[in-house]
Amino acid sequence: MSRLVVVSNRVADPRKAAAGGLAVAVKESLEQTGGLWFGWSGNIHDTESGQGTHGEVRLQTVGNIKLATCDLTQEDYAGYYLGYANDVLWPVFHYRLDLANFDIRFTATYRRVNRQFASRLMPLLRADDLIWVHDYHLIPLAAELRAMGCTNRIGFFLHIPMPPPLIMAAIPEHEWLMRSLFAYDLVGFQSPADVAHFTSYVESEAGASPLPDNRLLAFNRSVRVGAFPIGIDVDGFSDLATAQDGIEMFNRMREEYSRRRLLLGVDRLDYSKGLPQRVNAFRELLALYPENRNSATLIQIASPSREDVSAYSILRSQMDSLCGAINGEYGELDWMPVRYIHRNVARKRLPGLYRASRVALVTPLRDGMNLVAKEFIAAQDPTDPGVLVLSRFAGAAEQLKDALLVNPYDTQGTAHSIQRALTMPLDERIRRHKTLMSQIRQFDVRWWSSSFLDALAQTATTDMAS
Ligand code: ADQ
Repeated sequence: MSRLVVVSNRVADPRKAAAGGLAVAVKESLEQTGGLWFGWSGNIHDTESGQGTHGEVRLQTVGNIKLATCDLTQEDYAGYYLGYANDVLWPVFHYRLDLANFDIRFTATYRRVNRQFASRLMPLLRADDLIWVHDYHLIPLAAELRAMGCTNRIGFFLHIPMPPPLIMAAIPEHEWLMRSLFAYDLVGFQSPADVAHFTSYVESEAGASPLPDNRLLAFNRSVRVGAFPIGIDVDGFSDLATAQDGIEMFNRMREEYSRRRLLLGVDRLDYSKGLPQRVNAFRELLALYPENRNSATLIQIASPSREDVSAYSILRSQMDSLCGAINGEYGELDWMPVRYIHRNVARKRLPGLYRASRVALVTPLRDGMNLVAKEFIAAQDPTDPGVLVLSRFAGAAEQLKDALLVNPYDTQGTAHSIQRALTMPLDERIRRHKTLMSQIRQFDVRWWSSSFLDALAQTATTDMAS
């Protein structure tokens, strides 16, 4: 059997908790198959000493996973990670052209770091390895590996949304980026809508024509494309809810909020997650339905994320002042409407928190999938489940149709849906939860990784150009 080699921007130590969908999912899928995980260590060097040679790759073994990590220089970190990945690709792929910062120096560093990763990975590869590259940081990696003579099967999975062609075309080097995807054998997206956007881009911009077996022919190469909606480890997560830490957390929250109904948001502090819009919808709920005053509490947990990118520090102050304003306007001596916590919560405690909450607010403005929505469902007590309020702009909404779907830009509409969630009768909650559970069970993290890897293994490497 082929060895699996996973490549992602950041390698997360499997022994530590991670806040971030990619790290959580990759860790869970690699733990099942074993293999090599290659990427950035998370360390930054002030000098150029982090650049260049293969000797600087650090290897360690954790269980059945081998980790291979390398450092970035300060310059690489600024241009590749903060600059091109998170100040160009992340905003544009989330439809936020207004936040994109196009700078030709970022592009050059992004290309150079991808080449550097490729040259460090090459000596570690075996002839029959299956290589699985993750996410927008590494779009040109396969093209760099191919240029160095790599003939392995290489798949790519995009964790974030694929925007429609006109939005993609806002990136000055959009054609180069999309052409780079044709160096892979299989390109996977979160949803059929993302596949449709990619297909329509390559048809309109590169005259692509469809081939059998979900392949597209363009740039003198063909690539297979497909939708592989990412899932969670449903049983593992449900078990955590009833393990000791989960139960302790649940009891603590139920005791602390015995007279209140809890609404919960858990996110990275990111502008794509719609946090100010969510808090405003909660404020509207208190205005429109006064019976919730002194009764409903929103706990918003937002883990620190990309704090060196300016849009994120602006969001942080916006959230501080918004939550302060609501608490000032509606708070009582013994009740604060919003508890806003700018921190990570230990993973083993999350399920207890989810289970103690009557309503989860998962209301991103745009999201590739959103695993929090699925975790919330998995953690519920099936005999008394909470209600998921979910943005129609999350990839998860294509699967989770029995959630209450909302438009997060519509503050009043969202407030009405939150009220509906808070007052939903038990039989309806049970019925919706049952259908949602069967969805997340069918498309769990094992399904995601095995269906992607099976498709990759069956894909013949075809280099029409050579
Ligand atoms: P993210 O944007 O990071 O992922 P998401 O899918 O919600 O978003 O995953 C977040 C993960 O981190 C969840 O497992 C959650 O439990 C955890 N997490 C978030 N905040 C936390 C906190 N404060 N404390 C502890 N844990 C926290 C990207 C894409 C998504 C896509 C995933 C996976 O943006 O659309 O679903 O990758 O493909």
